[in-house]
Amino acid sequence: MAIRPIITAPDPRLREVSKPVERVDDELRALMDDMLETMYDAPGIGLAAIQVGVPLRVIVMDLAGEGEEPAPRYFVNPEILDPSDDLSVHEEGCLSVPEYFDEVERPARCRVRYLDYDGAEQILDAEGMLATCIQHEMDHLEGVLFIDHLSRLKRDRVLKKLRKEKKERALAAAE
Ligand code: GNR
Ligand code: NI
Repeated sequence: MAIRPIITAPDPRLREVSKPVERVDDELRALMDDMLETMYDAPGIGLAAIQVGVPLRVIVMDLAGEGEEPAPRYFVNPEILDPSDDLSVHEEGCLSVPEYFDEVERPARCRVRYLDYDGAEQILDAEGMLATCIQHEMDHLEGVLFIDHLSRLKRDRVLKKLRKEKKERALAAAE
């Protein structure tokens, strides 16, 4: 297992639409293992493959609280079925949009169909933080970031700050 670097906005790769996985094999499981380790190290509660530069429809997640047993979840080729009409608001953050948090409104519940770590089809009914997190990760598979759900003013402000920080880091590294 290995920790892989996490891509941050405004990297154009985060705008790619990820491709369906053809086979859940050992190579894919190695990617999922690396993603989980990268996510725990960050730390975060979810990670989409494109965040480590791999444009495949793969998500890992663990919503266990501190001091609880780890509860890793793996979603391959996930599809959202029956999003609820009622919405809920949660504060979100993103490892690819560091140090910014804001509230996003999304369907409160959804059903997800996906392949698990072994390639078996699963259906999961999600609500609360699980539903929010799955939808946040599904957005990544479509090249969408949570800041895209905010006002243009907020989004542009965040992206401008991240662009500036990247430039400063590049200058510092060149010295
Ligand atoms: O670690 C993360 N926390 C989080 C909090 C609220 C809603 C979504 C998330 S996912 C995020 C990790 C990440 O960027 N996943 O793509
Ligand atoms: Ni994210």
